[in-house]
Amino acid sequence: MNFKSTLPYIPNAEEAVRQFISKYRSMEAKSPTSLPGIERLRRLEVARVKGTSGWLLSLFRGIVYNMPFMNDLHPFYRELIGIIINIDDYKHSLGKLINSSKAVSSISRDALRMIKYAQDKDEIIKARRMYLSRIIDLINDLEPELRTLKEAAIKISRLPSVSVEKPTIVISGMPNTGKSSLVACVSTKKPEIADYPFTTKQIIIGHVKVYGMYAVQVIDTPGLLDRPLSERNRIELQAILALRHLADSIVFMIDPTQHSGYALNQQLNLLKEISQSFKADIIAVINKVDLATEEEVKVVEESLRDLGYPYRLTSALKCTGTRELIDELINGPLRDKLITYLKITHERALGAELK
Ligand SMILES: Nc1nc2c(ncn2[C@@H]2O[C@H](COP(=O)(O)OP(=O)(O)O)[C@@H](O)[C@H]2O)c(=O)[nH]1
Ligand SMILES: [Mg+2]
Repeated sequence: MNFKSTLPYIPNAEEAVRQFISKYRSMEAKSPTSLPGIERLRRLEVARVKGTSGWLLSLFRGIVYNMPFMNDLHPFYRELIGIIINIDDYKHSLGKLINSSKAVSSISRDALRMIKYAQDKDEIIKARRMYLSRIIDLINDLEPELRTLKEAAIKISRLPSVSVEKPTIVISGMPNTGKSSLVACVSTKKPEIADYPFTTKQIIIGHVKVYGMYAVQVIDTPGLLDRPLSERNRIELQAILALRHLADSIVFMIDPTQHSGYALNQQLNLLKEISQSFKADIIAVINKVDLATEEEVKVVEESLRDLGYPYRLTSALKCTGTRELIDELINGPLRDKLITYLKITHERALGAELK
């Protein structure tokens, strides 16, 4: 995910002023000592103004160009970032930084003109004072914007690294129905755990090998997609809904036995809610078939048939029926995105080889 790896370091105003002043002080005269005093001072001040304003401009530009541009972001990340930062403040702060860049250029032009036409050393010193105080005021004036951007960069850097290009299966179902076990069965390398951008919730990303590549991801969200949406606060709801933009398929796990502690109708109610909130295809999974009685399985099958949900049988304890489930999704709802993904990764690999 590119926008996280290029996040810039953002100083606060005090830090930026300190760096600016030390930059200014550290620039020494490089002109021949034979020049008369005023000309040496003039050259030194020109070099200092040019050097320090160039430094400040590249600091501002580095921030503006390397912070994510909201309109370019995948909607999954845009929605998640919308939870953790105030997008209007963020855009305003970047806008102010752009305007400040223009102001820096104009202050430095004024200073250079004054230095160029200065008649004596005092006038040069006056130009220096004017330049330093205007730039320092300008940086101090950016205090709230730099703070906003710094906080945003820190929060954005903590977002989970989820691929928005890979075909994605999102797993839902009440607690203890076997979601984590399913991810463990189908993930061919260790699932990654990442913080979801609020409270203590995390998301688990399993990686499934397809044609020799980790080309499909399976996402489990403990504490999020395992409870009725009506019990969710606004932020949790928004975080759940961000997954809409990612999910190509939803697997809904059902425990037909009494072991999970949730009655069948509770589980079916959540299934209905989830299928209404997501646009992706949903497939129900009757899990724990190693444990369930034939009668228990039959009751669930009949209900799912009545409600019109397709379903499969698995034992996530023994990993039976689990890879078959994934293969079916790969040949069904994930197919188009998978082909595109394999194509772009293949092209990228070829491109890297040709370099
Ligand atoms: N017998 C049996 N137990 C299972 C199966 N799948 C999960 N379990 C058990 O059910 C419990 C909850 O499973 P887990 O994967 O943590 O459920 P989650 O809360 O939905 O993530 C664990 O003790 C699992 O070992 C299954 O297919 N058969
Ligand atoms: Mg779990």
